[in-house]
Amino acid sequence: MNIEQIELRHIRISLVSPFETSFGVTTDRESIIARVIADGVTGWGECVADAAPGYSYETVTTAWHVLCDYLIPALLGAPLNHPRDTPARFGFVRGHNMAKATLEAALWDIAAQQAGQSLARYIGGVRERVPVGVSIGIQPSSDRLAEVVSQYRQAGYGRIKIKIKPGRDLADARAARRAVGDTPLMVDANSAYTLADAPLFQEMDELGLLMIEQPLGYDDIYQHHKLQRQLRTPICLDESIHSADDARFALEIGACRIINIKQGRVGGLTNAIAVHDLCRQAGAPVWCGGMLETGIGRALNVALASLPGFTLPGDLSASNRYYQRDLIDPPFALNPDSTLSVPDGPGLGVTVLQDRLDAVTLRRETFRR
Ligand code: NPG
Repeated sequence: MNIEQIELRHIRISLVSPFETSFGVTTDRESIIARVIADGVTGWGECVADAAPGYSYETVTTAWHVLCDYLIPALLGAPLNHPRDTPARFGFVRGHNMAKATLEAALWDIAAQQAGQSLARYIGGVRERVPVGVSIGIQPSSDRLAEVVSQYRQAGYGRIKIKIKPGRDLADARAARRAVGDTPLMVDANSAYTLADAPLFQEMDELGLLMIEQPLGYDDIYQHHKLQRQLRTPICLDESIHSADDARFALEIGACRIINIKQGRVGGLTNAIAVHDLCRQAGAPVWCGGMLETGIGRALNVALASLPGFTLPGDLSASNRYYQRDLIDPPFALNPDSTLSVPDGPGLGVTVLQDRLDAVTLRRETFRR
């Protein structure tokens, strides 16, 4: 692949409703959209780093810096054989997985187009529709949460995830369970607890949750195994898994039974596929996490989630759950069986709407070979 041009845009786009987690409230999603041209073919990638370092140390500003000053020069400096060679090319930069994943995403889009295939098929996807759920932020009260949960249930989401934080946990989880009946329900703590909270999670065992996501430290694996030993409910790790090695360690010591795969968190699609393959061999189910992506990032996630090991519903909701005007056509719509259809056109299989992208762009920079 001869990479000719890379354009970065810093965008800001309003969410349809504020999204509260244990690490903060998001009303507008900021991110970086990369447009890469190689061999005359255009590919798109979305950086999942947030404006603030709440979920991860990476931010839009750190990603912009690392992309402009290190990753883009490294990519423009010499041709690349295949997108799967990107992690090695970027190996001289420590960490900054979300920045790295941005460019790799666009390269996969290009490579799949060159092969005349959808990205899903190109990476070995086996599903035409992927099972999905909705992730619901912390609401003003448990009663309000129950209402919101019911609305999403009625909209057709067959798996509900609620965010929890200290003081807003057990009562919220019980209210959500009452509201959904026996619909699969899970909680996500985003690292807000310590091992001293084990009794709280033991009480949650009574609610028959699908899983408890990242209850303890964002960089912890070890303490999670002590918690998992005390619970019937499977723990799922998100924040603390940055590579296939992390996943192997976590599964081997019994720190979790399920892994959330986010391509941005693990440094790109190549590493995400490696985590998937490892978990599949280990017999651990995985699902595709979401980070409030626009349709550009969602299209990549949906392709990833079409791999055979993604047996649990992902945080991949319809476009209208996030944005009034998504940046792509067609927007993602929820099927009646709580799935999203995997685009079957070449590459990502969606069209980026240039006027909408322009309308949300705060700054732009172009790099040429
Ligand atoms: O559906 O995209 C979605 C949101 C899913 O809850 C979700 N994402 O902790 O995984 C998370 C959370 C998140 C959102 C994390 C934005 C970081 C940024």
